[in-house]
Amino acid sequence: MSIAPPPAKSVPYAKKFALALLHDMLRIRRMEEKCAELYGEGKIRGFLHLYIGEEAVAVGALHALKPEDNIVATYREHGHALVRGVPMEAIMAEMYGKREGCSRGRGGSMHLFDARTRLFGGNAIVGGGLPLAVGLALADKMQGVQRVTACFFGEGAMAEGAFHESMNLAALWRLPVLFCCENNLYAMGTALARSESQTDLCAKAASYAVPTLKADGQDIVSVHELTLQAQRHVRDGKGPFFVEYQTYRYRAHSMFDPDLYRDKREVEEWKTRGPLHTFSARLKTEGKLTEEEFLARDREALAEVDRAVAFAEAGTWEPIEDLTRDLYTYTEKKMEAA
Ligand SMILES: Cc1ncc(C[n+]2csc(CCOP(=O)(O)OP(=O)(O)O)c2C)c(N)n1
Ligand SMILES: [Mg+2]
Repeated sequence: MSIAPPPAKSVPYAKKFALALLHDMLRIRRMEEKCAELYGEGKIRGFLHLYIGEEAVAVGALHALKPEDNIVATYREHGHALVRGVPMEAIMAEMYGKREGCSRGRGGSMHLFDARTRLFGGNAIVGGGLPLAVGLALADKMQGVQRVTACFFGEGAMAEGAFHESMNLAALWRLPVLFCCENNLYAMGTALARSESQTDLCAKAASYAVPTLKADGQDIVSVHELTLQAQRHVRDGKGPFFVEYQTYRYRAHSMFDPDLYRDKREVEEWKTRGPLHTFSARLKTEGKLTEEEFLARDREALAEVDRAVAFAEAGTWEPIEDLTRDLYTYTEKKMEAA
């Protein structure tokens, strides 16, 4: 994929909204940089997939949706949870595995969940969120609830049967699902063209008679505007919509990935289009942001991270006697009988 030049159009937002978008991208970036550090210290364990480089997608898309909408995401969902309104403290405590975490410390990084903000996970299974999103949308349609279900997934999920089944049923039943494909070009170490005969992702969605749009995922304005357009179609009862966000992750797939499958020059080239610095540069050029305002937002984000870490550190471990609570396959009786 060739890298598109920066957009010529000016930022179509009032200063306050533009700064809110920038601030949310900074919050994700600073939170995840800290997570990487904490992983190195052994405070966060298990899997950890960072979203660094892709922030414009979650921030731009979620700001185009309504609080009553449903959100379904993948294991790369820290940013989605944060922008959705899950407190950073509850996210960080979940990363630590503490009881004060948003999934009571039982989910960890890949399973952030928060019913209050209608964030229906975090899912470790590639493509696993797609049928869940279709089910949520079906429930809404059957109950006459006006709501969009936005489902985020990587381009790797489009090779799964679950993607095809979900697209088919959502289109057939005209369900209110917004399919949000975060195409960062790689599924772990496999480039799209090495695993897919059809690399035009919108063409795949269109084969299910679902309308599509392709957004520049490094440009928050493109993400926000196209998502607004797409969600309007879904909200108006016209059935599902598919948006491909072309983006790039700057870090390895997970903390275990030595990142040997891509050329370092490719990574550096994509970094020149980083969503944070390109957006802030545009705002500065247009007189909507000063360096001091940028630094103030950054300081706020860093302070929020400090508070979140302190909260997680002070959190509690689940007592041993609670370990079998909520497990539905285990009972003393069955074990004895076996
Ligand atoms: C059903 C299933 N198969 C394989 C895996 C192992 N796996 C974890 S992440 C991943 C790559 C997915 O890539 P993509 O959907 O593009 O998302 P990204 O990580 O790029 O955000 C794979 C194959 C899994 N978790 N679930
Ligand atoms: Mg991918």
